[in-house]
Amino acid sequence: MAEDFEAVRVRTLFLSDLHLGTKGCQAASLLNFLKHYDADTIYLVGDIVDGWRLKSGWYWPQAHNDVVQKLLRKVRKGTRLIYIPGNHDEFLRDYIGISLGGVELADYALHEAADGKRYLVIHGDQFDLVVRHARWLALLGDGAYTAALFVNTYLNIARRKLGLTYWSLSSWAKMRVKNAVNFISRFEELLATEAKRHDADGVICGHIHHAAMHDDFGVRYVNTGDWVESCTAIVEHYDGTFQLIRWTEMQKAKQATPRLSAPAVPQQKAA
Ligand SMILES: [Mn+2]
Repeated sequence: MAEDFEAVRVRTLFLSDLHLGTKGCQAASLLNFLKHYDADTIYLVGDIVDGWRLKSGWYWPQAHNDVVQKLLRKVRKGTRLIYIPGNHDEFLRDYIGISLGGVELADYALHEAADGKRYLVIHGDQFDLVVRHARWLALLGDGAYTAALFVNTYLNIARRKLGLTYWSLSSWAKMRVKNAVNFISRFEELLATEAKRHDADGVICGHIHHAAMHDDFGVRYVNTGDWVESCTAIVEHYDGTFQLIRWTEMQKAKQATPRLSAPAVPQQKAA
C-alpha cells in the first residue's frame, strides 16, 4: 500500500522489550514506526515475544501479527535481522547460533558502528541478581560475581520449568519508587563494566524499560527502552551517530507543526 511519506533509511535500528503477546504492547504505534524507518540491520534486543505471558493464556491480536509480518518483510527485502533473546523470550535461547527463516539468533552481539566504534549488544537480564545484591557481591569479590551470573541463568530456567511467572525487573523497580533511581544507575554501571570486559566502546541493551544514552560510566551506555509504555527506539545513522527516538512525542510534535505543503484551510467566518 502506498504511503504519503518516504521511510527514513538508517544504518541500524535497535528495538527491545516489545512484549508482543501481552495487552501492554503498543503494537499499532510500533507498526506505524516500522513503516517510517528502514534499516540495513535490525537488532531485536530481547523481550520481543512474551513467552511467559503467552503460556498463561493466548493473546495474539492481528496487530501483533502485523508487526511480525512487517519485520519479516524487511528481511525479505534485504535487511539483516539479529534477534537477541531476553528473559521473557528465553525459550528462544535454545536456538542460539542458528538462523530461523533469515533471522539470526544470538546470545549477544558486537556491533561495529560506521565510525569503527564497537558496541556490545545484549538484553541485560543476565545481571538482575548482581544488580539486586551488588553490595554484598562487591564484598565477596570476583568469584561471587561470576557465580551470581551463573545462578541467575539457572534460577530463571528453574522458575520457567516450575511454571512460575518470571520475576519482572520493571515491575519490581516500580513498586519501590525510591529505590528505582539507584537501581537503574547500578544496572547502567554494570552493563558499562560488561562492555569494557568485551573491549567495546559501549553497550546497547534493554530490559529495564528505561531508554537512555550517556557516557556516565566511562563508555557509552545506550538503552533502547520499550514499546509498552515509552515507545522508544535507537537508530544509528550512516555517519555513525546514534539517536534516541521517542516515537509518541515525535508524532505529537509533527501534528503540532503544520506541513508546508499542506493546503491552506479556508478561514471559517463566524455565523
Ligand atoms: Mn527483560
